[in-house]
Amino acid sequence: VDELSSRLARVVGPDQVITDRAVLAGYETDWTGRFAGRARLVVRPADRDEVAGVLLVCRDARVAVVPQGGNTGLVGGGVPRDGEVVLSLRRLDRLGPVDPIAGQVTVGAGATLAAVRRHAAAAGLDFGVDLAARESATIGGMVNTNAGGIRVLRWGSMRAQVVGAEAVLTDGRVLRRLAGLPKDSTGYDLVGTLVGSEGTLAVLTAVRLRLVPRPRRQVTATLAVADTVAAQRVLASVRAGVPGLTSAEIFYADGLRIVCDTQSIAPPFRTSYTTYLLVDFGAEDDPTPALAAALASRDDVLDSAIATDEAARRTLWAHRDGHTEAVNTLGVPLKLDVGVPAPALAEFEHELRAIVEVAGARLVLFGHLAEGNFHANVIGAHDPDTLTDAVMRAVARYGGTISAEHGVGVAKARWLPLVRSPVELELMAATKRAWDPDGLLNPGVLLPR
Ligand code: LAC
Ligand code: ZN
Repeated sequence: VDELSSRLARVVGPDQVITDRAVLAGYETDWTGRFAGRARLVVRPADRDEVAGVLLVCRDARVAVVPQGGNTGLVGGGVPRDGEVVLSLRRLDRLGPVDPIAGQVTVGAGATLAAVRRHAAAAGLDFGVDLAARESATIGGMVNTNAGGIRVLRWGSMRAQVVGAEAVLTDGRVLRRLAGLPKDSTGYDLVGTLVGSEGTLAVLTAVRLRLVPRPRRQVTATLAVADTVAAQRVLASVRAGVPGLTSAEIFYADGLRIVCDTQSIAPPFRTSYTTYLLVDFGAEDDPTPALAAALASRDDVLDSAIATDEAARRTLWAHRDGHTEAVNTLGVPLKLDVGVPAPALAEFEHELRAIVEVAGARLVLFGHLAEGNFHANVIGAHDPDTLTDAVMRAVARYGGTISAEHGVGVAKARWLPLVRSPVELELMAATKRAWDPDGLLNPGVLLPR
């Protein structure tokens, strides 16, 4: 047992310092298998004070720290690269009481999204963000990436849910703003600075979240359309004509086929179509009649499957939710999470398909239509860097973002200057120095080295 392990063991207890290589493996490799590195060790504190103790020991030993939540990240921001200490926040999973008057709750950074949603539901409320990795993704990780998911068009991304936070600085000082005051006009938004900071500024230990009403009636529809432009037209019409639009997701024939094959489930229609738009609504009154009326007059909706009961809705959602896992069965994918302004989406899609085709690789595309957010999954890219470079440059040309919701991580740090100006990069570097002067937290992530 080395000096660092025994000092950390004094903070968290010997059982919570992991050095066994077989156990470390689960913390060292990301979910897709693309990003992996060696950890010096994994430390699992139980609470904020133990987090502070861990950081003080690591600072004293000059060992870099990689904070990790549910390890569902897709850009290499939560796995070690070069012998860092992995600080797992998973044990900080306390769920505070729901405040029904404010419609808020304080949860530990290690609480999973699914646990928070169940907790809110028990109080008659819901949490605004949802995504496929809900059972493992933690709130702390989701705040750190400003995660989006499948309901951004209704409730916004994580940034819009965070009303307070508690975080520990590398010198052990604690930033604590958990009152969740709906109105507060007292200067710089320090909690907001932590949103999307990818573990580079401080270690988040608790978050106060806004909760949203639970809709009484929900309806999900999968609509077959000719292409992305048609999907956008249909989206515009249901947005205007049907109350409670919550999700608008797009996927295509080849992605659906892989999902259905790998999970042995039936597709939504007997006929195969090129493009599928999944829309989901939640409202006080049943949105189905308005939806039926909006669709009846449209000849660009080639087929439709509508579900109102929970089991049938879940079946339709499985076609969309299953994409990430299904893609992984084809090999280690190159995952490019990008966004472009809605009017440019179809043109960008053509360019993207051409880039991947020229590279002799396979593209499985799906995403969040209302936000112009595509998940480009590329399998069999011989030169991933060149391909990524071409896609990032195309995104920037269309005025888009190189990361819509997965974060920058190590995957895209070198392309950050495409979408952030020199002034912004200087201010970001100054922010990093102010919060983490020793550069201890997540080196190599987010900011170009
Ligand atoms: C999704 C994740 C991968 O949209 O962002 O399924
Ligand atoms: Zn997504």
